[in-house]
Amino acid sequence: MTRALILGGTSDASLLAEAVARAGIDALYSYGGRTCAPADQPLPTRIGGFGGVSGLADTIRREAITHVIDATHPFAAEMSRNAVAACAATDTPLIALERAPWARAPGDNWIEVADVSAAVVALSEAPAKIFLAIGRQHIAPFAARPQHIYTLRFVDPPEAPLLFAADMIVSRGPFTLDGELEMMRARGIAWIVARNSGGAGARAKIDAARMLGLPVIMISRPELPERQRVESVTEVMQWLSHSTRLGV
Ligand code: 3Y8
Ligand code: NAP
Repeated sequence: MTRALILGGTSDASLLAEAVARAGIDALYSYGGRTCAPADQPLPTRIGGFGGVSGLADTIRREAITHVIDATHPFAAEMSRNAVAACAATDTPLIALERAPWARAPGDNWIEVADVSAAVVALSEAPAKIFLAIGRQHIAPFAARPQHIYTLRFVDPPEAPLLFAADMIVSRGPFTLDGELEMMRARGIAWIVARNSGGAGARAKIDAARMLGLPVIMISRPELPERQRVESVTEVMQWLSHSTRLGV
């Protein structure tokens, strides 16, 4: 009997949850508990960490999970690594639903960097207005460059004072091209710092930067362990039905 665990937290994971619910497949949706009010899902939902690899393995056993779909974000590296290890430990089929990275298009002015620290160093020394579109968890290193005027965008209002002066936008996205153009023009943004999330939900800022001729410091994705990987909900549903027919 199929029982799927969806490691969620992205718009792709929400689309998958709809397809799984529509197909009447028994499944559990999981959020990491990063935001105050995550979007409702059409499946039974759990919120919060599992307690590392062993915690996830215990959940797989206790919940009689037969298939795990890692539909987390490409930067949710620890969750993805834990899923590979826990599925190996419990001999549970695993597939990743992961959108392709954004590719540089004609007119893009990207400075590609490996991580947040390299992004800080890549910024100009001269004071500038900078849009940090990388969420809340990884902005501390920018305190080393207090000469800039930062605009931050979080899903929820900050709980603690920021480490450096910044204008705050609280919005969960997905974002629109018109909205990004208006925001960047109104704030005189000169640089954007982004992660190569891929997908449509955060793409608008990249397109807006190209239209405005602005440089984007693009943080590359972390390395993830090898695992079966698809880019569409359809392929996940085929995998689920195929492996269910085979009784794996
Ligand atoms: C909790 C679930 C939907 C889902 C919306 C997508 C799009 C907007 C792009 C910018 C970039 C950023 C951030 C972002 C994107 C979608 C999608 C996507 C980037 C929610 C969600 C959860 C999270 C967690 C949150 C992180 C933060 C990252 C904001 C829900 C809304 C910057 C990633 O405050 C915090 O601690 C937020 C943490 C992880 C990265 C960070 O380090 O701060 N996402 N985002 C999930 C959980 O608890 O398991 O609340 O409903 C999901 C979405 N985030 O409804 O359509 O294609 O997925 N999310 C990045 O760098 O790309 C925003 O502002 O332009
Ligand atoms: P992360 O750093 O890879 O994970 C850190 C820990 O958070 C994991 O080890 C796990 O805790 C817990 N966790 C993460 N995702 C979980 C999930 N879906 N269900 C249960 N526990 C989860 O993760 P992150 O980058 O903070 O992302 C957290 C969530 O936000 C994920 O759902 C992700 O899809 C979503 N999200 C992240 C980004 C991003 O930029 N990282 C963007 C959009 C959405 P334990 O070790 O205790 O099990």
